Amino acid sequence: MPRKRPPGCAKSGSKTHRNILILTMTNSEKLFERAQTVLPGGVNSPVRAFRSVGGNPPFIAKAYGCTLEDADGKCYVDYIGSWGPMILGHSHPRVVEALHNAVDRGTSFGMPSPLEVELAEEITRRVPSAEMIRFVNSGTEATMSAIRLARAATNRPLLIKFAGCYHGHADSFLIQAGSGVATLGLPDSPGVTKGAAQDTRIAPFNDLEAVEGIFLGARDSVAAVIVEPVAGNMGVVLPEPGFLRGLRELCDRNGALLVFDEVMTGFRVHPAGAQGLFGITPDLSTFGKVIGGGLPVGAYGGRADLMKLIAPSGPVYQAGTLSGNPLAMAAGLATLRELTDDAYVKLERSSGRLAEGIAHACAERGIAAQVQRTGSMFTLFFHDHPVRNMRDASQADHPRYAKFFHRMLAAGFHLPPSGYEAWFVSLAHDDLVIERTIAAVGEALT
Ligand code: KE4
Repeated sequence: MPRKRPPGCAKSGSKTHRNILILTMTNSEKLFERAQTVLPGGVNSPVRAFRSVGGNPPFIAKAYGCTLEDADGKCYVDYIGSWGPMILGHSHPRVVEALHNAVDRGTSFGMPSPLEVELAEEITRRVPSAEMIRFVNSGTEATMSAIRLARAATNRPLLIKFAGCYHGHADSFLIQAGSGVATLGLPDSPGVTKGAAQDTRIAPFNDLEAVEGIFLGARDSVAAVIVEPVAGNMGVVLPEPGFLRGLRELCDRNGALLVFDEVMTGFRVHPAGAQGLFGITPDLSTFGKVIGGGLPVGAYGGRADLMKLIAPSGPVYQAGTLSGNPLAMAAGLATLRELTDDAYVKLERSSGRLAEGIAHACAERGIAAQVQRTGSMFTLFFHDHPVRNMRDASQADHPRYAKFFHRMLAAGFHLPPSGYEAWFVSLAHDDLVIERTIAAVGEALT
């Protein structure tokens, strides 16, 4: 005799049950359900799907200052910062004004326009090593173009990158280290061919000896070493003293080019990026995020003799329909112009206070934690010793981070949904928000 269903309890899967479900679903849940039928994983970039921390992502309807507001009107203090671009905070009046002015004059011309010259001049003025630059539409385009240029300039095939450093999703970068000491690259994603992988070598971050070993084994075949001068994609991992200078010397000794991937660190950790902070001059640099002020932009640049090899001044082909898009240029210019020396002093103060407050909250609860920071980007690793490379980062307590993440989300603080990402502080995170965050961290740790 089937058990009688209590009144008002519809049979699972029935139309009534479905209707009740829909009534109880949040707008974000409904959007996520719809999104998953038309977008792989329901998102347009994997990390947004919360796979690393579990649960379903809120769909963000609008953002202002340091606040995200989701499709259900719930507000969060934002520490994702769109993964780096929103250093001023969201909807900054000067950026919005610049966009209004630009959009009234048209959205894309497919021909040179004044703003791309102005932004290029602003960037090359701030970063002396970038004598010339080329705008593209994403960090991935910037890094893949820089590597093509390096291979052309040196007439060499090999690229050295570091485990845990992310340079976008071009085939040359989606490579994992071979087993053991073999640093041969292996495809790290279906669709990346062995052919693409064979020209990439992998070394552990902060391991100069491993890089030297690759150079010894590869003789004169290495075109470039590409590195995040402060790693931000295995969580924030700082270069150890001498590491970047060692890379510079190894490249000089072996006729290879040094490429700093400053897509994340550029204008984030210092007015002249990580190269300004550490005083190391790369041959090529890549940029993104901040220079677009929230619109799609990337750029690569460096020594003029190298950049002049890029079409149409040289034979190395690279192009882009929307490269130098006037709206993106306007937002990027407005953003950089707000990044004065005082702005960096403020960012350093607020980020330092937040990092110190989080570290203290963990310590006073006897929780093993490392708060690793450069400028206004940092990562909280639940780990009992400093994280100096990807192996260390993978040994952090990521399940604990997931729990912490959700407690903070419930409290109205949106951290990066992965322990391998950076928190980003903006100029809109004032002292009150910083202190509220520290208090919430203390609550979420217990
Ligand atoms: P994009 O192609 O995503 O614009 O940039 C790729 C890239 C290149 N280099 C560095 C140092 C980067 O950090 C990135 C992209 N960063 C990630 C954040 N971990 C973007 C977030 C995402 O993939 O959705």
